[in-house]
Amino acid sequence: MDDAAKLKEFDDRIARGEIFEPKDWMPERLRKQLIRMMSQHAHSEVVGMLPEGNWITRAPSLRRKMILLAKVQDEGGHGLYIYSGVESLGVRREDLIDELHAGKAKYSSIFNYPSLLWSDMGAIGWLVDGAAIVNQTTLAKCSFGPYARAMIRICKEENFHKKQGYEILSTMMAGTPAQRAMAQDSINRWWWPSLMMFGPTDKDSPNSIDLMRWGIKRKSNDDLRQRFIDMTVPQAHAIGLTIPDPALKFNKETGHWEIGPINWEEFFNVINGNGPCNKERIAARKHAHDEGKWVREAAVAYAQKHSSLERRAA
Ligand code: FAQ
Repeated sequence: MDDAAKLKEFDDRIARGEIFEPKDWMPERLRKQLIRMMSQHAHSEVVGMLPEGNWITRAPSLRRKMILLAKVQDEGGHGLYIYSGVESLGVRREDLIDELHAGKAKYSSIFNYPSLLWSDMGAIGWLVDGAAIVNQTTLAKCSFGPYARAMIRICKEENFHKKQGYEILSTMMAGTPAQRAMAQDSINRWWWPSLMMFGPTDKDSPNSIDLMRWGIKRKSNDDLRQRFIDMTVPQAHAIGLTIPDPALKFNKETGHWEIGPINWEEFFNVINGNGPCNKERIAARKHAHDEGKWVREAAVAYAQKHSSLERRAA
């Protein structure tokens, strides 16, 4: 079968709503897109441990510290599932990580903002995990098996993360004026960056064409952003938080919340390496990678010794 016939067969499979697996034939362009998108996603999970990791030693109670530790560890686990999924496409994890450390690979813009207050842990859980869930529940229905399966498990954990974030904020909003002011300050800083997580507007999203054609993205960047806004605004109001957008208004005819303009110049600045914490984040990841070298070497030595003992016993 020539490539045109294979492509036709593949397109037909996607049109029938079938899932494809790593060893199945797929268009080379799609393989490259999947490697790009999934590796960016895996990097985001791992870099995303840093803003919250920053608060583990300063959590206000043992209960909060235990929850935050578990959450940050979950995010590391998500990165590992997704890296495994990317490896199934024929690339090496080490090479992907080298690209991240060399500043050549992207990761989510949101993690280049600083976490300045305890209430930022609430804002990250509620808004950042909340945005991730809206995006990832549709990816859980995508056509690439390893990615869809990883997303199902990840979304279950992200739901818990979101609830703990909202609980931090609702506790603070029921507290002293200083605590309420802190919670509001966090929302003022994290609201717009979380809307940017969904990516540029549909007309400026070059990758969406391939990804939607082949069933990876099931909804567009703008559609998912709108779904997130509609879900989140009433939750903010329910606990007395103000969305930092003077243009925000509910359109009774469409049933949607309308927002003011997003600062796309800021977004592109951040994804091109010039956000408030880009350099710090990459330096922290490189440091962790270097410090962890002996652990990786010990794990490999252990695995090799174990498998040679098993071979001798067999
Ligand atoms: N940040 O053509 P599009 C989480 C880039 S996980 C940085 O629209 P696409 C969990 C894009 O890569 C958060 N770059 O791209 C957690 C492309 O550049 P390229 C991560 C961005 O792929 C919580 C260019 O702009 N989630 O938060 C961003 O069709 C708490 C043009 O854009 C995922 O990765 C951005 N926000 O759509 C962890 C989900 N947006 O590569 C710890 C999977 C766009 O051509 C703590 N990914 N760019 O040079 C996706 O759904 C998609 O990749 C989008 C972007 C929607 C992010």
